[in-house]
Amino acid sequence: MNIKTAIAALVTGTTLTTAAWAEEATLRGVSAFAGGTTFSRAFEAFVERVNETGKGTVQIDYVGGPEAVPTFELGNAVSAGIVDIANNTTAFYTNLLPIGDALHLATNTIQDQRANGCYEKIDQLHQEQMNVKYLARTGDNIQFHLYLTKPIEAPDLSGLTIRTTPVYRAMFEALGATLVRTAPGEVYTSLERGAIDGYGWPVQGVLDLGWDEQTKYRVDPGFYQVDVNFLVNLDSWNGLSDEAKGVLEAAAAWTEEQQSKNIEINESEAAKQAEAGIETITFDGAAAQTWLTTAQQAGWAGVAAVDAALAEELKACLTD
Ligand code: 173
Repeated sequence: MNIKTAIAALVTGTTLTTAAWAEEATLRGVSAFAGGTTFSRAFEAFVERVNETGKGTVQIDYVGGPEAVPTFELGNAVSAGIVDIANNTTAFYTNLLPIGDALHLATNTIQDQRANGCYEKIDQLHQEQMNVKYLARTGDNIQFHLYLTKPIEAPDLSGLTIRTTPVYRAMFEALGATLVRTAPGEVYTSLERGAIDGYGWPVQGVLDLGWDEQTKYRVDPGFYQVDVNFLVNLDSWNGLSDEAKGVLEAAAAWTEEQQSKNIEINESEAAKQAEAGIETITFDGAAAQTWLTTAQQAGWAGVAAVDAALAEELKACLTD
């Protein structure tokens, strides 16, 4: 589906109504991840909370996931105001905010980032470069992994074709992999067809998507940290009453507090993967060192290539 079809699908008669002439504003919301799956869940709970606490002030009409707007189009859609609020990860909107790759290199929490001024900086970048308000970040404490259909013995991915997004690109490339970028919606079929030997994905969500059926190994240790963000079209945001903004900000803070639960969820997901027959390939010693050092060095080198000074500024407030 292209952007025009997305517009046609979304213009359902409900538009943003501002406080100037109506009491209740309605925001159209879309998730980059399939509805009801792991990385839509925090957004769905947020929508429910806003719709409870924002009665008469602000409501969110949750339109759906990639069937409403294709994954890699959602950044453009929220930037243009076709969507008012999006649940999206920086890896899916690198075209609009190239420096966004820094976000998944964070080692601290969103609470730390709000306290040390990083949140404001990142909000400003989102506002200036893509016309959206950076309302919330979810995914703290969730790391990414490489999943495979065949085993490896060392941190060397040469000869393997791996599904990627910008999250893993620099690291997997440095380790010699051949890369194919796909939206999450295409991973299952690519595995089934044997078009890929593995994929990057967080520790959570594999079973949810049914990918365990096609996955033999998870490589440990994990690296980086998930960022799944709530973005509000800036014109829609500016058109809201202070009260409506307050409802959204309070619900965002509530959502961010919930992220500490991810530590426990990670453990139960890893256990469920093992039960589903996914074996763990664990690098330790020098191999682990290579794996993690490559992740960090390649990741930050990619961000520095976008803007070296800004990369330094972000590294200072995103890492402990
Ligand atoms: O692998 C991906 O699609 C990806 O980049 C991502 C980012 C955040 C959460 C889940 C997946």
